[in-house]
Amino acid sequence: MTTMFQPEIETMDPDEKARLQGARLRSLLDRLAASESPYWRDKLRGVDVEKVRSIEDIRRLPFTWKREFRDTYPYGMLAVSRAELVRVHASSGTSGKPTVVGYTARDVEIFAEVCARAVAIAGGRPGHVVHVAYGYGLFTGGLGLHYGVERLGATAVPASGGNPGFQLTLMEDLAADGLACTPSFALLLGERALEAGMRDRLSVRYGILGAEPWSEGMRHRIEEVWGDGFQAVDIYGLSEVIGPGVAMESPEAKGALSVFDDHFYPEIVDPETGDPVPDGEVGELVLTTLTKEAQPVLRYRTRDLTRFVDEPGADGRTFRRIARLMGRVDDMLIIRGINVFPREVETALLEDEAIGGQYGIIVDRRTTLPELRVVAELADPRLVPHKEEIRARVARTLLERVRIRVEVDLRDPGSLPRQEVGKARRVFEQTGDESPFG
Ligand code: DLL
Repeated sequence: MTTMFQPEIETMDPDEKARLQGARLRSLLDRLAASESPYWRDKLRGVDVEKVRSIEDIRRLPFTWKREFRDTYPYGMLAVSRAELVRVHASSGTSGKPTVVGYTARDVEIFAEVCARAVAIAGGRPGHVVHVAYGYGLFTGGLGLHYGVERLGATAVPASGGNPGFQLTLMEDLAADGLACTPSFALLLGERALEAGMRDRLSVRYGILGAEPWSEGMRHRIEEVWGDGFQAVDIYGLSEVIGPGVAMESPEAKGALSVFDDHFYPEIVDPETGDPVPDGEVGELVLTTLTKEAQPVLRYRTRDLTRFVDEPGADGRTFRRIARLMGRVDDMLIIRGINVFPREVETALLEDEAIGGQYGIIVDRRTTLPELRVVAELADPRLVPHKEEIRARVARTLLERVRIRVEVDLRDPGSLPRQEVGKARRVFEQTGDESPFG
């Protein structure tokens, strides 16, 4: 059993938690109502703060959308004066200006606290060495986990992204116990460790993996490549809310993540109408920051899809749980009238043991109706003579699961390019004759 960083909060009685959430929501609203910022005046127009008495009353509040970050760039959403910021982070948008988020000293403390909780849930404890290979810089991943590891009382190795060979040497020499990085980078490091014959000299036992969607099949590949007893667990978060440390999966309760709902209150709504979905149904995750000072968000529409999992986890924590993220509303591809999520393709693809973890999805737009092509690697060189048979089998599975015909292009193990920095890009558009994978 992994140890709890804050047992009194992690096992809090749900009624007591609801009272805490209600009180925190009310004090947040009182703070925001007193703010002189035009953004907050506008946001709370028509909201009778006096009527918000319990956490249930959160439904009286308006939603917040990503575009508001752009419209108020860079400081318009602050609920404190600019001088109270001790840090900013930013995430790059698909176009134009990045999304900037500010933190007060107290926000940075809470950020470290929730990340410390997450590291402890994964298996970290004081004295451990945790190798942090998320990017350091404007991205929240590196610094977020870094301060979480320190706060726990463990040793952070601020490796950042890139340079896998050197990272493995460091992990061996410094005897890392834990690894924090994207699932795609964890797979790459594990593959390189195996190739270099050094895997058995590494002492890494858990991976704190997130920042991109990943399937159970990917987890299986990662745990396999790292060897017996390695636990790959899922960490979720987003810059607009804080960064990593919004929700965390425990090795004892895999499949769902505990939302740290003493700080981040979750709702799940229909992405079209904004109405709550019936419990247990998939919808868009909406988050409210109950304690954030600098740049709180009320009912932030994350665009991330998940569902509530209300059976308690075997790890004894009492946080509200969500299923592993299914992808983003905006990632949905429409192929010949059928809605397809890239993670569904990954799930179906990696169900086949013959397929390795490196792959790409190509939306071929050379014809009027787009076609889907999947480029993937065989898991093992010994499978090369059976390529055609495997290809046909995988195409059949994709047709059954994803309900559309997908062209499957299988390559030899290790032949596809690997990304060493940032979030793995999985979906590529093809408009000319040049294929993104040659
Ligand atoms: O990715 C924060 C983070 C860093 C999370 C390190 C976990 C580990 P952003 O760059 O703002 O922040 O991207 C947030 O990434 O809305 C999701 O769409 C996606 N995402 C993050 N974690 C997961 C996950 C960080 N575990 C966006 N599973 C989110 C699926 C994830 N998607």
